[in-house]
Amino acid sequence: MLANSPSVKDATAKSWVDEVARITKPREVIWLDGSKSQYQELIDVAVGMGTLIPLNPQKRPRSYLARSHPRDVARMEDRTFVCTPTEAEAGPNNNWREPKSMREKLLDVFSECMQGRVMYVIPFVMGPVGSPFSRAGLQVTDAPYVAASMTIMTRVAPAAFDEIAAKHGFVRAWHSVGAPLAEGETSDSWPHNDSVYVAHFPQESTVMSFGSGYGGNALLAKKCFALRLASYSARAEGWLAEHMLIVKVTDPEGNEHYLTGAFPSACGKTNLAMMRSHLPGWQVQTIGDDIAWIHVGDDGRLWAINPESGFFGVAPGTSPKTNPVAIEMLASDTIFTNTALTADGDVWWEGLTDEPPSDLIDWRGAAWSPDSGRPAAHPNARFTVATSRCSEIAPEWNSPAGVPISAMLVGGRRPDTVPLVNESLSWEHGVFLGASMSSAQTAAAEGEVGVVRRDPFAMLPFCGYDLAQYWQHWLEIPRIAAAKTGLSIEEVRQQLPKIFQVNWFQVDEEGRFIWPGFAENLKIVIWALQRAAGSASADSTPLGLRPPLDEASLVSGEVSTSDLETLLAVDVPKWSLEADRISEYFETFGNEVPAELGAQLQALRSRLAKNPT
Ligand code: SAT
Ligand code: MN
Repeated sequence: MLANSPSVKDATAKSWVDEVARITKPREVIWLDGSKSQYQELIDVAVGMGTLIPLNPQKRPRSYLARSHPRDVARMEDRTFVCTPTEAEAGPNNNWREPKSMREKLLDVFSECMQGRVMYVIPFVMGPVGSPFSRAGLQVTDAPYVAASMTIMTRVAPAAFDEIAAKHGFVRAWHSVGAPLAEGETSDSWPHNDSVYVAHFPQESTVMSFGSGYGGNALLAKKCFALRLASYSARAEGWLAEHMLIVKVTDPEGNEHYLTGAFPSACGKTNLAMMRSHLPGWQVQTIGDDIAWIHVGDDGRLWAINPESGFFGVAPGTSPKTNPVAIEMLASDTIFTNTALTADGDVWWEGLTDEPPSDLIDWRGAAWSPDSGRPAAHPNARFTVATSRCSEIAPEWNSPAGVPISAMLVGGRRPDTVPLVNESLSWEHGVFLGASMSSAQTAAAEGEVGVVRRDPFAMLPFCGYDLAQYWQHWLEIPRIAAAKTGLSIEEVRQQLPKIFQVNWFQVDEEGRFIWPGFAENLKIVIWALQRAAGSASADSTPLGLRPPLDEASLVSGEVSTSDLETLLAVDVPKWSLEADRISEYFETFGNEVPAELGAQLQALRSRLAKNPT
């Protein structure tokens, strides 16, 4: 390996790494270069520790299973902190801590925490190399599993790191599992510490994460950098860092369209991002499945890049039926975490096949059978795989300019009330739809599954500052675009994407989903893109605009005309209650809530009052 021979030239980066090593006291420091051979060495170390179990190479070449500690299985929102100078800046949506005392606390916690372990130093780039929108980061970690996962999820590229760090500086990401080893002591297979901290210091572009080795708590480029810290910088710099997938849709005439979608964790973003078109002439390709960095272009349009270079997707529910593209992608070169293991050395999870194979070992390593009364895979079991493994990746995913967005979806998981699709009446109304988004909680974070919570733009756990100020920032976008381009606000409005509220998850009295979802969602995507292009018709409702009820393209197969009516219906009494709930929610942000959103709520109430059905 490249022990002690850093290829990063940035002097600030080197002295920061020296400082971290002085505090954490690892037995060795190894700089990563992103090479295949080094990735393999990380894997071999993790296999040696028992963190990774090699899968049967005949079944799944170069793939591994990790079993986490049973208490380290998801993001821990109550241990996630935002340390801005004032509490007001972090807002009621974040756990605020005073930066100076929190930094001291964490320096204390990190003191000698890497003893007996190797510290890996990861110089990485978020976004296409050479893009003016890309940013650099340096993560240290004492977990080879985390170092290998970061190699998949980001562009580990020392030279590009130097270039970007020179222009924009870099994010400092401290990570430790918090399990120092005494002389001669061997490591647990999933070292961790019960006292977890995931602390963000937006003003210092720093994250300090301690105790957890799982997902968003440990792969600091993802939620910590690309969303929490980036959203904070984006406000100051006039762009948007969003929890959004990006897809490309090519129509039968060969026109290319790009769309983003904000959905909470584990609400089908990866499936939507990898939809396979079953409609003649239409093609869908993936640009990103989780995060979009969006800038105003010189033409006044919004241009998006995917800052990541891999997928960290939820395994349960992924099947040849729900996401055939992902199933092919996972055939090799994948790290699985907390899935079940089959007798022949392959992985399995709920939903992969109708019947579970016999002789399964569950995610904790215990024998499992269908009468065990518990799932074989953890509900938040994940796969980590490179973007390059996705057969449907659009070549533009690596384009420095990004892709121009013509429509944005905002959606949650609601069993009722929210219709299948609702088109906003203006940019401001679209921001209101995003700001009032809500969803039933999933297993992606700790907390009670199923409880409906407000999750504005799916950013509740990821916005690095007060959400009300974040809504204000969204409302500023037309002005930012006008100032940047010299266009009038009215001209800019013509260029901005149209925003659509969607809900794939309505259920009937028996609790069955009414909309088939998955590949069928393409029909809604197409309607949205055609609306954006001005080529589809729509009807008014008290909520906004919807496809005509006799829209033939939406009625087919499993969906009858009466189903479509149910899916698109506006239940006025339920919506009056919903308006009250939105109002109560906005009130939790006090005076910070933009007046425009109050006006949008008022307008919704008066439209409802005119349609008392
Ligand atoms: O663990 S992550 O935060 O990366 C996954 C998610 O919640 O979307
Ligand atoms: Mn996510």
